Amino acid sequence: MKHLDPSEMSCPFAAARQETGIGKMDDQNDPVTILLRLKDVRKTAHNWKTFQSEATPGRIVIPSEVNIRETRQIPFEIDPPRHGEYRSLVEAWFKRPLEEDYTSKLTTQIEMAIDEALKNSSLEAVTEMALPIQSRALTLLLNTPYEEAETWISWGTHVFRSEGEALDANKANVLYDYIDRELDKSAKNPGEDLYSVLLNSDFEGRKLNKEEAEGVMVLTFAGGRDTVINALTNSIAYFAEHPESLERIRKEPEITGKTVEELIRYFSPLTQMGRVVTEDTSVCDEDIKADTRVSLCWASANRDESVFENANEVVIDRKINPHVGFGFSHHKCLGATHARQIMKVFIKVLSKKVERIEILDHKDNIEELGEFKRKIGFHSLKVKLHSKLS
Ligand code: EMZ
Repeated sequence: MKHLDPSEMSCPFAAARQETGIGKMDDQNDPVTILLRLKDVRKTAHNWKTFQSEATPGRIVIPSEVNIRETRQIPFEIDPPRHGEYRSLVEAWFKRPLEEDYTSKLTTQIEMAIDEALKNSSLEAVTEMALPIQSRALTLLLNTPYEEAETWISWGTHVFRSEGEALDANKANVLYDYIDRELDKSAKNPGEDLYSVLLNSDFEGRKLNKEEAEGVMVLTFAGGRDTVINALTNSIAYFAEHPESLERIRKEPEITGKTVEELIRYFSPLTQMGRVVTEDTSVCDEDIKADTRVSLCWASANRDESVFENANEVVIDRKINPHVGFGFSHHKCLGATHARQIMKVFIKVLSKKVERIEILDHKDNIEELGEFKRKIGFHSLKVKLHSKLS
């Protein structure tokens, strides 16, 4: 096998994407037909009538979470037109990361994290950098006290999975109990946080109920966790191996927005998302039966060589970049504004304060997807940050 640098992420889907456009994987006896081309992924994402999200809760996620949760995540596991009604309740809230005050608090948090890291002779970037940054930034999105992040940090990188990738119902229950308690607190004593905002929302002529609020909160905690952590850790590895890119951003900070999009395309922090087929259909000449699953493989679509020039390279100022790293169509990522701001601020602060990054050790996190194996990030990434001043 070709030796890969730690930051290099090859695309395991390339041959299948070119040959047939589809891949197959089993997942807990509920097989998945994986759609690999950008055009098919987009078309299928649009067609919610045939490819639904509102199936048994957890079934559109791969690996399926049907055995570990019953709560429907909202708006993610709801189809139009109700999907839009739920989404409109929270859309403005999830755009707050664009506000100046939010960005300035986020900048302070990230500056503190990087200053702290610069004091250490080495650190493990997943648990000592990416996880705390993600968790502390989440206090801004939820508008809860900064100290709450300590509890979330103690849960580790994934709320539904333990080390070794097994789905873990006990771990999921910790999150459910926590959200339950917080919703009760906000019901008794409403404040300015997301829990209170949800419980106070009007939906179809009534107040949103606790179960629905829980559905939004679980998604907020789970959806942006390992994804953001992987995006940050992969960025650290990338800049460690490409100091020239860090230098370029130092000189031309105005390209940072493009760099964020390109890194999201290249890393594709969420490999795929499923849909349940409602009627017999076919994609890429493949017959697909009702009540089976397909997946929209963002990671493969983002390397589609018929769309992206030099698809397997990071071009930090890529001009035309119609990537689907945040999904596509009505279900595109609700947390994308927040995630983009975290990445943007992180890269800017890194370029200002850090001269170079040294990788001391790393352990890759590889997803097993049937015939495909895909690197999604790191189990651990030990690095040393060298200050610009030293
Ligand atoms: C689900 C999913 C949402 C799922 C946008 O992705 O993220 C996964 O990490 C969770 O396990 O439950 O929230």
